[in-house]
Amino acid sequence: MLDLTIYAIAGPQDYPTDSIEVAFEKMSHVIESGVTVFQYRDKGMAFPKLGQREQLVAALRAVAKLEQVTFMIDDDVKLALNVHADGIHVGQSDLALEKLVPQLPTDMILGLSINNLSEMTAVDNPRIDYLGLGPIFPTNSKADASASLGVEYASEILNANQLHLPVVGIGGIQLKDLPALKQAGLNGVAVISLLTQAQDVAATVSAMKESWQNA
Ligand code: TZP
Ligand code: MG
Repeated sequence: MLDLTIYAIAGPQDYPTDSIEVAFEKMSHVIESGVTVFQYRDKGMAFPKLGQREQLVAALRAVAKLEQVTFMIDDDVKLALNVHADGIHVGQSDLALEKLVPQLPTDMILGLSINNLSEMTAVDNPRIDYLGLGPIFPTNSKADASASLGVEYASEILNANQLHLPVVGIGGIQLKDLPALKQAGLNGVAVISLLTQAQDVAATVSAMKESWQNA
């Protein structure tokens, strides 16, 4: 079953001062640190060598398989299919679902981002497995992020979840926010900087799990 509790997202842009080899080591470490989902999100990184991107992602995918971590790809269907990812995540302005869905193997997980109430009420594609809702708080990790929702508006949006899809919150989430986000009805938290910039990734993941369980 899809466990969205600790949903880590990262890509080379989150390790701007590191070589691709070091970025790989750091992303592998995130995957091995107890997260339940890992999403590879690459915002147009220009890799030095042809084929390096797919090699990197295939290697991360292999680590995720060993760790039994659900492996998602942001936005890139071809890449998701090539590395046999568990799923693909798309935003509102990415490839339209009517075009995307026919390309997906039936067992591939499909996630969709929503950013407001009208996008929640518009969710009707039966192929969608979960939603990402945000940004809940202001974030520095997404250049084109829309205005932050706040927990109160996020709960209002969750009340309009007519398909009862699992929903993961995203955007500026810190450890201290987890209890309020769980109480708001979210099924998990998606984070970039909380883990990519953590001094101790495994300790941060453990603290997140503990906070979530006890909330
Ligand atoms: N989508 C909405 S906010 C966001 C994405 C990809 C960035 C989340 O990153 P952080 O560092 O956890 O705020
Ligand atoms: Mg996108």
